Amino acid sequence: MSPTPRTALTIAGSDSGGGAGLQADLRTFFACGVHGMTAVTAVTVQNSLGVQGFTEIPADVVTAQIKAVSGDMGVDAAKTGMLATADIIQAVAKTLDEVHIGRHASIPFVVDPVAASMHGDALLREEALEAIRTELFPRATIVTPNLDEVRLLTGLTVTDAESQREAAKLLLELGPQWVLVKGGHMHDDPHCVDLLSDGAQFVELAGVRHETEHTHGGGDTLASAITASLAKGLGVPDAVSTAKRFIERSVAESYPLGAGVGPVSPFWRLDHEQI
Ligand code: PXL
Repeated sequence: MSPTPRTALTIAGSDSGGGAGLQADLRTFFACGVHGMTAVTAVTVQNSLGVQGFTEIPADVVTAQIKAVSGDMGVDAAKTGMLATADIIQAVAKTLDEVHIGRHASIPFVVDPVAASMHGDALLREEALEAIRTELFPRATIVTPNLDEVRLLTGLTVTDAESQREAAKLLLELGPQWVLVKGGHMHDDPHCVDLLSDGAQFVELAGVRHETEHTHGGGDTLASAITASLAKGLGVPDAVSTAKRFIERSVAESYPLGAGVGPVSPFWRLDHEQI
């Protein structure tokens, strides 16, 4: 028998291609040594070429999954990815309050405000964006938008360090404790500078940009690595810098799969010789 590891819950959609969504979260949780649990919100039909469609799970089934695992197994940290509809978002917010997950309770909560796949396919019904702002952001320990999501949420187009800081301030007004504005899509910059802020501190986290087209699941992997570190008890700045190192290596070790975009890979963390 082994000691029980820390636990992390992802509330997210399934990617049939296995590289993003809850599959990316589980790969990451596993590689980071925490026990991963899932509340499935939607089932996407997709491969390396894009998302062909999705069906959402009824909101009461999403609620029941969260309650089932939190009541019995316990959740040390949780995250959201694809949430699909306003109904699901409202149900998730209400349930998280009931099970004491979120910035005002004792359990860290990471919100990755997923709106679209990297191919531009919608993963969130249009009317649901407002629910992310009003229902999820005020409950979040940290939110992790990319620059497209920043534009959708604030109307601001980030082009440089100054507008990135402005975006962080606007996002913090929506109520999260911390915001990580990911700069990965500012392609003219050879470095990939993310801005982490709680309103008092503004920390620029520079990383190396790896030249690969195979970055499917990158955002999910970063957010779930942050979640895993928070589940292990790290504070937010340490959790984010640990997760940045984790995603950089996972992007460097991404692999081609299918005719389109291959996934980032957290497998470098595992000792393949052991099995
Ligand atoms: O990477 C964002 C994302 C989240 N969740 C699901 C996805 C994707 C991207 O394709 O398919 C289910």
